[in-house]
Amino acid sequence: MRITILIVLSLALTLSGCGKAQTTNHPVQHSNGHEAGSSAEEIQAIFQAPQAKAKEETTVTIQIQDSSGKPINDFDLNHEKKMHLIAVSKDLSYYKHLHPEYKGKGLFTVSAQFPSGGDYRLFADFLPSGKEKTVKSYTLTVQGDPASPVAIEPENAWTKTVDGNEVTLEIDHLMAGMELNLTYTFQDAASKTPIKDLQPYLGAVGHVVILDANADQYLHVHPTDEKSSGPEAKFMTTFPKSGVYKIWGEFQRNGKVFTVPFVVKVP
Ligand SMILES: [Cu+2]
Repeated sequence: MRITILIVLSLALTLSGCGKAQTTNHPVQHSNGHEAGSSAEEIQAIFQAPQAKAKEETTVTIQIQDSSGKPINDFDLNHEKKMHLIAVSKDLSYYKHLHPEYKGKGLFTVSAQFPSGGDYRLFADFLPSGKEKTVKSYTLTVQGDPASPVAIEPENAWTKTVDGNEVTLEIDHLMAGMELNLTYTFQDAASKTPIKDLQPYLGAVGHVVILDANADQYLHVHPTDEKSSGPEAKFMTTFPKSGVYKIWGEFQRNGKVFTVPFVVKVP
């Protein structure tokens, strides 16, 4: 009898421990309009974009402060910028990578224009001096007519042509919870010759941003060989769990940044 009770008790403890770990891993919505992740509970980001309207210039401000409301003043450059801001529509069909300007006293601002009404997810990626790289997210509701949602369908083909660049993505042993390689190969779409003149973009051959289909899990991946200029760009990452993810690769050639999206289903 005593053994049975013990087993039931330890099972309950295991289950509650498990549930707790899961909730702290996800961004927590606070009532005062900001969200805090588990990685840096003491850092807060307050996003504001009052009266954001579709197709109109909108100023987005992000105030970075500690838990007592005191501004955090110093930020290190992370890939040439103090803050990277990723904005996506809820269906992930719209993607924008912005660099808010630092105004001092923890305040960042950026001008943005959203193509249609509806909810957007914003991810601010920054590095407070002496602290860890921090990502804070926020859901912004933009007024205006919503676009019809685009279904997130995993790709059948892994080659796409963007701005005259034919880009192939190869992922080895696709599975969750394990480190894997993402290899992009580039060739000129017109001449079919390998591209060897990719230019550094924000200090590296490319940048990869990955979001899960719910725009909840955010991964910002940097190349394993930042100095490459093509025809290959290699990245290493881990998908936290199985599911559908969208992967945006950003590269630069002939002075122009181009973004290549792929949707992948991680078993
Ligand atoms: Cu950036």
